[in-house]
Amino acid sequence: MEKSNMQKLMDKILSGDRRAFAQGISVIEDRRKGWQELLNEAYKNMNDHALIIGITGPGGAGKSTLTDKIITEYRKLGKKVGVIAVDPSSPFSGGAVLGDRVRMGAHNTDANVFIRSLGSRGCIGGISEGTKRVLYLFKTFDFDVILVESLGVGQDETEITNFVDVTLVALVPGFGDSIQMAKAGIQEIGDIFIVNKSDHPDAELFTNQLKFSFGDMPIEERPPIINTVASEGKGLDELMEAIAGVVPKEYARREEKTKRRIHIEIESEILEKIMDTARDVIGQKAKLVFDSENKITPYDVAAEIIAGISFQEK
Ligand SMILES: Nc1nc2c(ncn2[C@@H]2O[C@H](COP(=O)(O)OP(=O)(O)O)[C@@H](O)[C@H]2O)c(=O)[nH]1
Ligand SMILES: [Mg+2]
Repeated sequence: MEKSNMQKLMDKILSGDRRAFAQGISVIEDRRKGWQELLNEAYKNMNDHALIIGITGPGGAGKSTLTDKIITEYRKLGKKVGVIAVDPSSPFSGGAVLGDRVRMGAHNTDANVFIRSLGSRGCIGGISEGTKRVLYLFKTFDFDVILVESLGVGQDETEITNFVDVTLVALVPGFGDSIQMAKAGIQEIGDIFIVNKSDHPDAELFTNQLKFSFGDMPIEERPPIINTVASEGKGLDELMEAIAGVVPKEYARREEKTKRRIHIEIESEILEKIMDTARDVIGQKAKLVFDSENKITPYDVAAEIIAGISFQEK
């Protein structure tokens, strides 16, 4: 049987063709014709070879700068590195981000580094649907390490932990206090905490507050806290050591995380499909509820909408 265009594209990607890979990312990110087929192919062809590292934290914490330095460290070890950077500042462009290009610019000519910035469309904090899908394509491309830079701190981010092996949380002195951080739920998501911009006068105080916020946890469960000055490459050795230190434990959790990830994937796929189908009708029905002066309720119309949805592929 003749192969479809997407199968042909997948073959090229699997053969290591960078241009085909870049094209495939665009197909999936922009949901171009055939994207679901390509995503399916990617899912079937992905491997578990790469160590996947998520870097999350508030904007301006130095995530891109850290990513750049981490790339350098892995390149010194001869590793092939893929980077997915989610840029929240360009939700509409959906395209490449100059800032990250510049910050990670030194690697642009390195054939063993592939950096792709994505828009954060459809992403309310945390890891976007687009990022997850593109990550599957990255997992077909035989990287040794895949870095996923995403913006956010708090509960919204918990999801990322199921898609990566190691989650780095980058914080900076001056970002709230430990109580606020505890409220934001970041303790649960970080496998390693980075206090970047440790050249800041409040760095020591902040680091102590952060340590204190882990006080309730058994010592052996407390995540490492690493002080860095990413812009000067300081603390990178310690960070790389810390990553290597947590990898065995995180690899042991791969199966458990994969199961949870699959669950999340099915769930969000269903929600997305329903919302795609229902979006217009919700608007109409909302008006109906309003105009009925509460004779008709949101619950009535939701039940009606769900009953009417056909789950066949459009
Ligand atoms: N003083 C200081 N500035 C830093 C450090 N790391 C990054 N920066 C600067 O902080 C700004 C934001 O960095 P960026 O990596 O884009 O942060 P992101 O938004 O988290 O990706 C840039 O101007 C960096 O040069 C650091 O350790 N110390
Ligand atoms: Mg950035």
